[in-house]
Amino acid sequence: MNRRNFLIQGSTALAGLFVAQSPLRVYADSQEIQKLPPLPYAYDALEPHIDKRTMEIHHRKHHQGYVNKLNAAIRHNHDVGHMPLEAMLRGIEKVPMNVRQAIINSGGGHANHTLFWSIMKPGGSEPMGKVAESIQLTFGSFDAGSEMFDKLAKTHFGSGWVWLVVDENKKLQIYATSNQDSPLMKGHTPILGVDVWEHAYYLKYQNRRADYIDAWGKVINWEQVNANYLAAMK
Ligand code: MN3
Repeated sequence: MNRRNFLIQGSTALAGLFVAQSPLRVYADSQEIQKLPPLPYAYDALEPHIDKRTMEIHHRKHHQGYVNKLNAAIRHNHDVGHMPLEAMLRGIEKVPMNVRQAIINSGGGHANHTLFWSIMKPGGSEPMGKVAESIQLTFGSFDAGSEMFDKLAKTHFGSGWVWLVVDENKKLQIYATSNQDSPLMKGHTPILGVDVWEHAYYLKYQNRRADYIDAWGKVINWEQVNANYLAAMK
């Protein structure tokens, strides 16, 4: 047994001991296993494109809600309770059936929103780096890739997301998923995504999803998308 294995097994044993001795603390309602990450900018920082009120409700209520429901689902499940979120979603076929759908919905919601906040920034940015080159090579031109993404985002039926992912062959793909289904469950790594649930835009844009998608395009953090791309290609 190498040192790393010893540490993992040691910490699992400790966790078991802790559960046995302190059930009240472990099962308390206030226990947080997964946590809501803070926004990397102020709630009003994406104005006028994405309004402050939408950002507050989206982050504090919707995203927090996914985190709470995920914690409620995994709290009593020691098979998955201590796994990193990404590992849970990538290994979703091995997750016990009694918590699988909760992890698809709430774990997906947590992962999707965590990425979403990080790929936006005040003032937006110009497409750059290897990811811009790769979009050009994959879809014929940067504009062709961009149009494909926008069209899907503007026409996807019902709630969901549109993604730019690195697939299992290290190729870029653009596609939509419904509800909170994460590309991680297909073995893909999402590097850019847009939330097309009505809660992402209804307060400011009402039924005008296309206006929201155009506005969102003005706050993309391409530096982060490029960093995500480089990490996924390793
Ligand atoms: Mn959302």
